[in-house]
Amino acid sequence: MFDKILIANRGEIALRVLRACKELGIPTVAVHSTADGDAMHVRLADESVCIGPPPAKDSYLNIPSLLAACEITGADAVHPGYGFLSENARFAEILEEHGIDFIGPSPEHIRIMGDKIEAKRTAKRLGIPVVPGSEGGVSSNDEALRIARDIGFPVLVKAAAGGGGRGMKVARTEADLSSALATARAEAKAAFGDDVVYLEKYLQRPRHIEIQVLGDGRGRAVHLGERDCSLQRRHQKVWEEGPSPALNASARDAIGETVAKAMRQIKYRGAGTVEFLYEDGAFYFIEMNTRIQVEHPVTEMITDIDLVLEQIRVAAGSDLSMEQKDIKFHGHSIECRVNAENPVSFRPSPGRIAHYHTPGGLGVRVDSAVYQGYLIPPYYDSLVGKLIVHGKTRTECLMRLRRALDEYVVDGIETTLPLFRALVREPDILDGQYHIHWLEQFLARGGMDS
Ligand code: MV4
Repeated sequence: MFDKILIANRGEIALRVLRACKELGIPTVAVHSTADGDAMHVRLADESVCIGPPPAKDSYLNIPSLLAACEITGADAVHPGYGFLSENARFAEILEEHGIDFIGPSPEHIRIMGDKIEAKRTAKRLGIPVVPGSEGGVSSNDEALRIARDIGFPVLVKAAAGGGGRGMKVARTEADLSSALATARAEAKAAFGDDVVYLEKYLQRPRHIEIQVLGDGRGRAVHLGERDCSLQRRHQKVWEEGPSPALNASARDAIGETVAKAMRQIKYRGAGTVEFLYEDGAFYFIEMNTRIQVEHPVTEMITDIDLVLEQIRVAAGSDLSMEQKDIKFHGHSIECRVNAENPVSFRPSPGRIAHYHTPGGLGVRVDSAVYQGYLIPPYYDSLVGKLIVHGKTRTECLMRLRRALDEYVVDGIETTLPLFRALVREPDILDGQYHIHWLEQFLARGGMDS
């Protein structure tokens, strides 16, 4: 097992990783920018190193600073959390070159899944269902038109280097196609320095369902069920839940086993999430994330498996703690991301938290790194905390969530708490009848104005 783990992140995920390290008895090193000197993960870590000024590019994204922090503290492993360098293959490689373990997949798998065309090609080769579309990038407008006619309009132009909704353009008719291609290429070039684009059939009202996987890097892998992440605004997830209200056990087992088998074939190591669109009973692979995700607690609550602890154990060479037959799903879990934002405009609302009180009780978990008097810095994401609730059934979970939301107090800044208090009273939400555009349509029709 590792002698000392450096957590190359901040906020709630740094605290989350730190907790797993402590439970394994592994000393921890926190890193922080000069804006995060008073952060919770710094207070609770065994050691801390200031790695630079507030801008992420000078601190949390600064590989030489992170390497130096490893050298001076003697950390022999790094956990990247999510965001920042968590899916940066070069960072993983540099650590390995310096004899420091990267707690995550191999650089090769990070690189493959970071290229959306390569990821899709790999998924298809492994027998995972994909969205109909081009075989790889499209090089000319004529080729794109031929493919679009073949798969049928509307089509979606996507950037190979994109992901998370960046660099996507819908073409609803032939007349739209050339401008969609030009705009997508230009945006991709500007955003990623890579203007390769590919085409897919545009699915109009799908759900976003992702499968959690865990592999030991030596050919064993399991799936840990799904999370339904359809409630999103501008590609920012707001509410995630598991199991999906749209899936039954046989659909879950089928897609789960398909994904687990694929992960065994490539000898995937660590935690990963395979993202699908789900429409009319069919799954369509869109992307794979090679990191622990914000919403991982939903899976932890319904499987009783500590995903971060498993990440660390597997990275240190241990076998998986469980086989597929050992994994049982119980109950239902919902996560609400409470952000320091206006609940209607979503305009960021950084500032000092005047009063802070978190809900409790059976089946209520709050993953947060803020406290009363904490000053939320404007430099990073606006996450205040994740409210994760578990119940024996979805109905019980919703009742408990409604109660927990009423207990949650965050004064001094605006938060998205009022949005969730409205959602837990919405018939479509109570019925689980929603898709990826539902939230934006709810907000557009003034759902928050009542
Ligand atoms: C799609 C799609 C419809 N059809 N692909 C958005 C980000 C990235 N995960 C892929 N995304 C989409 N890809 C096809 N062929 C719709 C989206 C999409 C979306 C997907 C999941 C959750 C929210 C979304 C919001 C807008 C668009």
